[in-house]
Amino acid sequence: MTSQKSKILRKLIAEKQLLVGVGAGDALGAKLIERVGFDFVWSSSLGVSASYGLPDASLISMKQYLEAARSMNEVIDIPVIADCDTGYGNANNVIYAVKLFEEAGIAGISIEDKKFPKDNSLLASGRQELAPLEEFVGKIMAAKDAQISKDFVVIARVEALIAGWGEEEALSRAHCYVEAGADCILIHSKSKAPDEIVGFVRSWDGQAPLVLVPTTYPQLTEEEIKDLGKVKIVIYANQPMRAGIKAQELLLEEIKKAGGIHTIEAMMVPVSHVFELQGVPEMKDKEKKYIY
Ligand code: SPV
Ligand code: MG
Repeated sequence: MTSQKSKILRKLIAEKQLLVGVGAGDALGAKLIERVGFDFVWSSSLGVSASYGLPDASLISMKQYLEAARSMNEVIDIPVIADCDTGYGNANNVIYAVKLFEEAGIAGISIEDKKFPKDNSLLASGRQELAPLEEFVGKIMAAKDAQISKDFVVIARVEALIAGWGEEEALSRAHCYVEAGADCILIHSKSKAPDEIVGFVRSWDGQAPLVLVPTTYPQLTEEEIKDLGKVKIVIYANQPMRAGIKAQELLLEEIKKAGGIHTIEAMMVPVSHVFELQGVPEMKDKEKKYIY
């Protein structure tokens, strides 16, 4: 089990031009993503911390992120890539995180080169402090040495563009992380136009494929990303969560306004759909077989 999902992820990386994954904060969200046919689930630190109603600022513990990713992985067949923030501390914390996430069957992790505790990358007022280069290189080396299966994927996430250090710094850091053993480079940008990321991709001549998270530059389509070459993975990190919040807020306001639940049926799925998502039909089949 442990190595199966990372094997599946490696096979997808080898065979597909572009892997498309979507972010989830819990297992139900992961199931929805799998059913539509995406390649993998991104266990999002924004999504998981939001599920606790808390900021994405290294507040909840590594074990809470681990349990969220594990619960997603347990109910889907596609791989989970876990967003492990900064690795929860120094290289010692990274080593422990790799052990636990890999044992939980998570196919790969992403760690980012910011200082712990981090702030969410898209937060306008966020503290976007980069870790010293050597410190993060040590974390990548530690992660690669700690993994048991050769297939486990370690993504190094470069936050230099987010922190305003520019393309040159981002490129040179990315090269160092590949040298340290990173399997992929996630280059993050909060620019409202794709130009910054397109510039980086065009300049990239490193050995590892790139990962993009186009939250703030949604104009960039998968076809355009494919045409750029060099990008192997795209992550839609938070769109289902944001849609869910909007739908729930509208529904709650309508209940309050209408003074009852008599006007909202068309805004919801039937309860039978919830049962189906929970795997009740499969459970009932097993009951027929095993419960007398
Ligand atoms: C996440 O989904 O938690 C991410 C992407 O890390 S971002 O929110 O853009 O930092
Ligand atoms: Mg995150």
